[in-house]
Amino acid sequence: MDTPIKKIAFITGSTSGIGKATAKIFAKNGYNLILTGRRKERLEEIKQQLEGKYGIQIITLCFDIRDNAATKKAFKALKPEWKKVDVLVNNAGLAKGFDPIHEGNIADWELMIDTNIKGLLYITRLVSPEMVKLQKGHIINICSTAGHEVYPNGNVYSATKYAVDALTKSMRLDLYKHGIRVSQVSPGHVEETEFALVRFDGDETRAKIYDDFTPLSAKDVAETIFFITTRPKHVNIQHILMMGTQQAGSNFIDRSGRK
Ligand code: NDP
Ligand code: 8X3
Repeated sequence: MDTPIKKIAFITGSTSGIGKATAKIFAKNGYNLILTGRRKERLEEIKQQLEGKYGIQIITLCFDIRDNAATKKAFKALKPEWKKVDVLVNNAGLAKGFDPIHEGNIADWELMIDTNIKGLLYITRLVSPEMVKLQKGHIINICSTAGHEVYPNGNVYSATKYAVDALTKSMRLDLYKHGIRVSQVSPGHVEETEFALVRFDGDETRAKIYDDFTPLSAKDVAETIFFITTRPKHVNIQHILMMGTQQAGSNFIDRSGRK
Protein backbone atom coordinates (compact mmCIF):
# COMPACT_ATOMS: atom_id res chain seq x y z
CA MET A 1 0.00 0.00 0.00
CA ASP A 2 1.44 3.39 -1.00
CA THR A 3 1.69 6.23 1.49
CA PRO A 4 -1.68 7.99 1.49
CA ILE A 5 -1.41 11.58 0.38
CA LYS A 6 -5.08 12.38 0.66
CA LYS A 7 -7.09 13.05 3.79
CA ILE A 8 -8.24 10.03 5.78
CA ALA A 9 -11.77 9.40 7.10
CA PHE A 10 -12.21 6.56 9.61
CA ILE A 11 -15.84 5.42 9.60
CA THR A 12 -17.08 2.80 12.05
CA GLY A 13 -20.06 0.65 11.10
CA SER A 14 -19.64 1.12 7.36
CA THR A 15 -21.07 -2.21 6.17
CA SER A 16 -24.59 -0.76 5.86
CA GLY A 17 -26.89 2.20 6.36
CA ILE A 18 -25.54 5.58 7.42
CA GLY A 19 -21.92 4.39 7.62
CA LYS A 20 -21.95 2.95 4.11
CA ALA A 21 -23.58 6.09 2.68
CA THR A 22 -20.97 8.19 4.51
CA ALA A 23 -18.15 6.10 3.06
CA LYS A 24 -19.53 6.76 -0.43
CA ILE A 25 -19.68 10.52 -0.04
CA PHE A 26 -16.19 10.78 1.45
CA ALA A 27 -14.82 8.52 -1.30
CA LYS A 28 -16.51 10.65 -3.96
CA ASN A 29 -14.77 13.67 -2.47
CA GLY A 30 -11.32 12.10 -2.67
CA TYR A 31 -10.76 10.88 0.90
CA ASN A 32 -8.87 7.69 1.62
CA LEU A 33 -10.92 5.57 4.00
CA ILE A 34 -10.62 3.22 6.93
CA LEU A 35 -13.85 1.24 7.07
CA THR A 36 -14.90 -1.02 9.93
CA GLY A 37 -17.56 -3.56 10.74
CA ARG A 38 -17.97 -7.25 11.57
CA ARG A 39 -19.06 -8.42 8.10
CA LYS A 40 -15.86 -8.99 6.15
CA GLU A 41 -17.42 -9.69 2.74
CA ARG A 42 -19.44 -6.49 2.91
CA LEU A 43 -16.31 -4.50 3.74
CA GLU A 44 -14.42 -6.06 0.84
CA GLU A 45 -17.29 -5.44 -1.57
CA ILE A 46 -17.49 -1.75 -0.60
CA LYS A 47 -13.70 -1.40 -0.84
CA GLN A 48 -13.68 -2.82 -4.37
CA GLN A 49 -16.57 -0.65 -5.52
CA LEU A 50 -15.30 2.63 -4.13
CA GLU A 51 -11.60 2.18 -4.92
CA GLY A 52 -12.49 1.29 -8.52
CA LYS A 53 -14.91 4.16 -8.95
CA TYR A 54 -13.06 6.97 -7.19
CA GLY A 55 -9.36 6.04 -7.33
CA ILE A 56 -8.90 6.27 -3.58
CA GLN A 57 -7.34 3.82 -1.11
CA ILE A 58 -9.36 1.92 1.48
CA ILE A 59 -8.22 -0.11 4.46
CA THR A 60 -10.86 -2.43 5.87
CA LEU A 61 -10.73 -3.45 9.52
CA CYS A 62 -12.98 -6.32 10.52
CA PHE A 63 -13.59 -6.53 14.26
CA ASP A 64 -16.28 -6.37 16.91
CA ILE A 65 -16.21 -2.89 18.42
CA ARG A 66 -17.35 -4.30 21.78
CA ASP A 67 -14.04 -6.13 22.07
CA ASN A 68 -11.41 -3.66 23.30
CA ALA A 69 -8.49 -6.02 22.64
CA ALA A 70 -9.63 -6.70 19.05
CA THR A 71 -10.25 -3.00 18.45
CA LYS A 72 -6.77 -2.13 19.73
CA LYS A 73 -5.16 -4.88 17.66
CA ALA A 74 -6.85 -3.66 14.47
CA PHE A 75 -5.84 -0.04 15.04
CA LYS A 76 -2.26 -0.84 16.09
CA ALA A 77 -1.77 -2.88 12.89
CA LEU A 78 -2.28 0.25 10.77
CA LYS A 79 0.86 1.78 9.26
CA PRO A 80 1.81 5.04 11.02
CA GLU A 81 0.63 7.21 8.12
CA TRP A 82 -2.84 5.64 8.30
CA LYS A 83 -3.14 6.47 12.00
CA LYS A 84 -3.19 10.17 11.10
CA VAL A 85 -6.95 10.30 10.80
CA ASP A 86 -8.49 13.59 9.65
CA VAL A 87 -12.13 12.66 10.32
CA LEU A 88 -13.41 10.00 12.71
CA VAL A 89 -17.10 9.16 12.31
CA ASN A 90 -18.28 7.24 15.38
CA ASN A 91 -21.28 5.64 13.72
CA ALA A 92 -21.36 1.92 14.66
CA GLY A 93 -24.37 1.32 16.86
CA LEU A 94 -27.72 -0.33 17.21
CA ALA A 95 -31.00 -0.65 19.02
CA LYS A 96 -31.97 -4.16 20.11
CA GLY A 97 -35.41 -4.95 21.46
CA PHE A 98 -38.45 -2.81 22.14
CA ASP A 99 -39.75 -3.82 25.55
CA PRO A 100 -40.90 -1.94 28.63
CA ILE A 101 -38.25 -1.74 31.33
CA HIS A 102 -39.78 -4.51 33.48
CA GLU A 103 -39.66 -6.97 30.57
CA GLY A 104 -36.36 -5.93 28.99
CA ASN A 105 -33.79 -8.48 27.92
CA ILE A 106 -30.53 -7.96 29.85
CA ALA A 107 -28.44 -9.36 26.98
CA ASP A 108 -29.97 -6.74 24.63
CA TRP A 109 -29.19 -4.00 27.15
CA GLU A 110 -25.59 -5.11 27.42
CA LEU A 111 -25.26 -5.33 23.65
CA MET A 112 -26.42 -1.72 23.24
CA ILE A 113 -24.33 -0.38 26.11
CA ASP A 114 -21.22 -2.24 24.95
CA THR A 115 -21.59 -1.14 21.32
CA ASN A 116 -23.03 2.36 21.49
CA ILE A 117 -21.07 3.63 24.50
CA LYS A 118 -18.06 1.42 25.16
CA GLY A 119 -17.29 0.73 21.48
CA LEU A 120 -17.40 4.44 20.70
CA LEU A 121 -15.03 5.07 23.61
CA TYR A 122 -12.58 2.33 22.60
CA ILE A 123 -12.14 3.78 19.10
CA THR A 124 -11.98 7.36 20.30
CA ARG A 125 -9.31 6.46 22.86
CA LEU A 126 -7.14 5.06 20.04
CA VAL A 127 -7.67 7.71 17.37
CA SER A 128 -7.79 10.88 19.46
CA PRO A 129 -4.20 10.76 20.85
CA GLU A 130 -2.91 10.81 17.27
CA MET A 131 -5.08 13.87 16.60
CA VAL A 132 -3.77 15.55 19.73
CA LYS A 133 -0.19 14.88 18.59
CA LEU A 134 -0.92 16.60 15.27
CA GLN A 135 -3.15 19.26 16.87
CA LYS A 136 -5.83 18.69 14.24
CA GLY A 137 -8.69 16.39 13.38
CA HIS A 138 -12.46 16.14 13.54
CA ILE A 139 -14.60 13.67 15.50
CA ILE A 140 -18.26 13.28 14.54
CA ASN A 141 -20.48 11.21 16.82
CA ILE A 142 -23.74 9.75 15.55
CA CYS A 143 -26.33 10.22 18.27
CA SER A 144 -30.12 10.17 17.67
CA THR A 145 -33.31 12.01 18.49
CA ALA A 146 -33.43 9.26 21.14
CA GLY A 147 -30.42 10.94 22.76
CA HIS A 148 -32.51 14.02 23.50
CA GLU A 149 -35.98 12.67 24.29
CA VAL A 150 -37.39 9.34 25.40
CA TYR A 151 -40.26 7.25 24.10
CA PRO A 152 -42.07 4.18 25.48
CA ASN A 153 -39.93 1.01 25.20
CA GLY A 154 -36.91 3.02 24.04
CA ASN A 155 -35.40 3.02 27.55
CA VAL A 156 -31.88 1.57 27.25
CA TYR A 157 -31.32 2.57 23.61
CA SER A 158 -32.18 6.15 24.63
CA ALA A 159 -29.89 5.91 27.65
CA THR A 160 -26.97 4.93 25.40
CA LYS A 161 -27.67 7.85 23.08
CA TYR A 162 -28.00 10.29 26.01
CA ALA A 163 -24.53 9.01 26.93
CA VAL A 164 -23.29 9.73 23.41
CA ASP A 165 -24.58 13.30 23.76
CA ALA A 166 -22.74 13.70 27.07
CA LEU A 167 -19.57 12.29 25.51
CA THR A 168 -19.79 14.67 22.53
CA LYS A 169 -20.02 17.63 24.91
CA SER A 170 -17.18 16.25 27.05
CA MET A 171 -14.93 15.51 24.08
CA ARG A 172 -15.43 19.06 22.84
CA LEU A 173 -14.32 20.45 26.22
CA ASP A 174 -11.30 18.14 26.37
CA LEU A 175 -10.16 18.64 22.79
CA TYR A 176 -10.85 22.22 21.72
CA LYS A 177 -7.52 23.44 23.07
CA HIS A 178 -5.83 20.94 20.76
CA GLY A 179 -7.42 22.32 17.59
CA ILE A 180 -9.66 19.27 17.25
CA ARG A 181 -13.25 19.73 16.17
CA VAL A 182 -16.02 17.66 17.75
CA SER A 183 -19.50 17.47 16.26
CA GLN A 184 -22.63 15.40 16.57
CA VAL A 185 -25.47 14.45 14.24
CA SER A 186 -28.76 13.33 15.80
CA PRO A 187 -31.16 11.90 13.24
CA GLY A 188 -34.76 10.81 13.65
CA HIS A 189 -35.91 7.77 11.64
CA VAL A 190 -33.55 6.86 8.77
CA GLU A 191 -34.36 4.36 6.03
CA GLU A 192 -31.92 2.57 3.69
CA THR A 193 -30.49 1.15 6.92
CA GLU A 194 -30.75 -2.16 8.75
CA PHE A 195 -31.61 -0.38 11.98
CA ALA A 196 -35.24 -1.58 12.30
CA LEU A 197 -34.39 -5.10 11.10
CA VAL A 198 -31.69 -5.36 13.78
CA ARG A 199 -33.91 -3.88 16.49
CA PHE A 200 -36.68 -6.40 15.71
CA ASP A 201 -34.35 -9.41 15.44
CA GLY A 202 -34.68 -9.80 11.67
CA ASP A 203 -38.50 -9.74 11.73
CA GLU A 204 -39.21 -8.08 8.38
CA THR A 205 -42.87 -7.43 9.13
CA ARG A 206 -42.17 -5.60 12.39
CA ALA A 207 -39.31 -3.76 10.71
CA LYS A 208 -41.67 -2.19 8.15
CA ILE A 209 -41.88 1.08 10.04
CA TYR A 210 -41.34 3.47 7.12
CA ASP A 211 -44.25 2.45 4.86
CA ASP A 212 -46.63 5.23 5.86
CA PHE A 213 -44.29 8.24 6.05
CA THR A 214 -41.08 9.42 4.43
CA PRO A 215 -38.20 9.40 6.88
CA LEU A 216 -34.65 10.60 6.26
CA SER A 217 -32.50 8.48 3.97
CA ALA A 218 -29.01 7.27 4.89
CA LYS A 219 -27.75 9.60 2.16
CA ASP A 220 -29.42 12.63 3.83
CA VAL A 221 -27.49 11.92 7.02
CA ALA A 222 -24.24 11.21 5.16
CA GLU A 223 -24.49 14.52 3.32
CA THR A 224 -24.96 16.31 6.64
CA ILE A 225 -21.91 14.58 8.11
CA PHE A 226 -19.86 15.60 5.09
CA PHE A 227 -21.21 19.17 5.21
CA ILE A 228 -20.01 19.51 8.81
CA THR A 229 -16.46 18.57 7.75
CA THR A 230 -16.41 21.07 4.89
CA ARG A 231 -16.83 24.17 7.07
CA PRO A 232 -13.76 26.42 7.32
CA LYS A 233 -11.40 25.18 9.99
CA HIS A 234 -12.33 27.94 12.48
CA VAL A 235 -15.97 26.71 12.45
CA ASN A 236 -17.11 23.89 14.75
CA ILE A 237 -20.68 22.75 14.22
CA GLN A 238 -21.51 21.32 17.62
CA HIS A 239 -24.75 19.52 16.83
CA ILE A 240 -27.27 18.94 14.07
CA LEU A 241 -30.66 17.49 15.05
CA MET A 242 -32.47 16.36 11.91
CA MET A 243 -35.70 14.57 11.03
CA GLY A 244 -37.83 13.90 7.97
CA THR A 245 -40.38 16.63 7.34
CA GLN A 246 -43.18 14.26 8.44
CA GLN A 247 -41.50 13.65 11.80
CA ALA A 248 -41.53 16.37 14.46
CA GLY A 249 -40.28 14.31 17.39
CA SER A 250 -39.94 10.70 18.53
CA ASN A 251 -43.68 10.49 19.15
CA PHE A 252 -44.90 12.87 16.49
CA ILE A 253 -44.98 11.28 13.06
CA ASP A 254 -47.45 12.10 10.32
CA ARG A 255 -48.27 8.57 9.16
CA SER A 256 -50.84 9.63 6.56
CA GLY A 257 -48.76 8.28 3.70
CA ARG A 258 -45.34 8.84 2.14
CA LYS A 259 -44.84 12.35 0.77
P1 NDP B 1 -27.33 -0.23 10.34
O1 NDP B 1 -27.78 -1.41 11.11
O2 NDP B 1 -27.65 -0.17 8.89
O3 NDP B 1 -25.75 -0.02 10.53
C1 NDP B 1 -25.11 -0.25 11.75
C2 NDP B 1 -23.62 -0.40 11.50
O4 NDP B 1 -22.97 -0.60 12.78
C3 NDP B 1 -23.29 -1.62 10.65
O5 NDP B 1 -22.28 -1.30 9.73
C4 NDP B 1 -22.77 -2.64 11.66
O6 NDP B 1 -21.78 -3.46 11.06
C5 NDP B 1 -22.14 -1.73 12.72
N1 NDP B 1 -22.06 -2.42 14.01
C6 NDP B 1 -23.08 -2.76 14.82
N2 NDP B 1 -22.64 -3.45 15.88
C7 NDP B 1 -21.30 -3.55 15.73
C8 NDP B 1 -20.26 -4.17 16.48
N3 NDP B 1 -20.52 -4.82 17.63
N4 NDP B 1 -18.99 -4.10 16.04
C9 NDP B 1 -18.72 -3.44 14.89
N5 NDP B 1 -19.64 -2.82 14.13
C10 NDP B 1 -20.93 -2.89 14.54
O7 NDP B 1 -27.99 1.03 11.09
P2 NDP B 1 -27.81 2.61 10.90
O8 NDP B 1 -26.99 2.93 9.71
O9 NDP B 1 -29.15 3.19 11.00
O10 NDP B 1 -27.02 2.95 12.25
C11 NDP B 1 -25.86 3.76 12.31
C12 NDP B 1 -25.93 4.64 13.53
O11 NDP B 1 -27.00 5.56 13.38
C13 NDP B 1 -26.18 3.91 14.85
O12 NDP B 1 -25.34 4.46 15.84
C14 NDP B 1 -27.65 4.21 15.14
O13 NDP B 1 -27.92 4.17 16.52
C15 NDP B 1 -27.75 5.60 14.57
N6 NDP B 1 -29.10 6.07 14.26
C16 NDP B 1 -29.89 5.37 13.37
C17 NDP B 1 -31.16 5.85 13.07
C18 NDP B 1 -32.09 5.11 12.16
O14 NDP B 1 -33.32 5.35 12.21
N7 NDP B 1 -31.63 4.25 11.28
C19 NDP B 1 -31.65 7.10 13.65
C20 NDP B 1 -30.73 7.74 14.55
C21 NDP B 1 -29.51 7.25 14.83
P3 NDP B 1 -21.67 -5.06 11.21
O15 NDP B 1 -23.06 -5.57 11.44
O16 NDP B 1 -21.06 -5.50 9.92
O17 NDP B 1 -20.77 -5.24 12.36
C1 8X3 C 1 -33.15 5.80 15.86
C2 8X3 C 1 -34.38 6.61 15.92
O1 8X3 C 1 -36.65 6.86 17.10
O2 8X3 C 1 -35.89 4.59 16.61
O3 8X3 C 1 -32.16 6.30 16.72
O4 8X3 C 1 -34.87 5.86 18.37
S1 8X3 C 1 -35.48 5.95 17.06
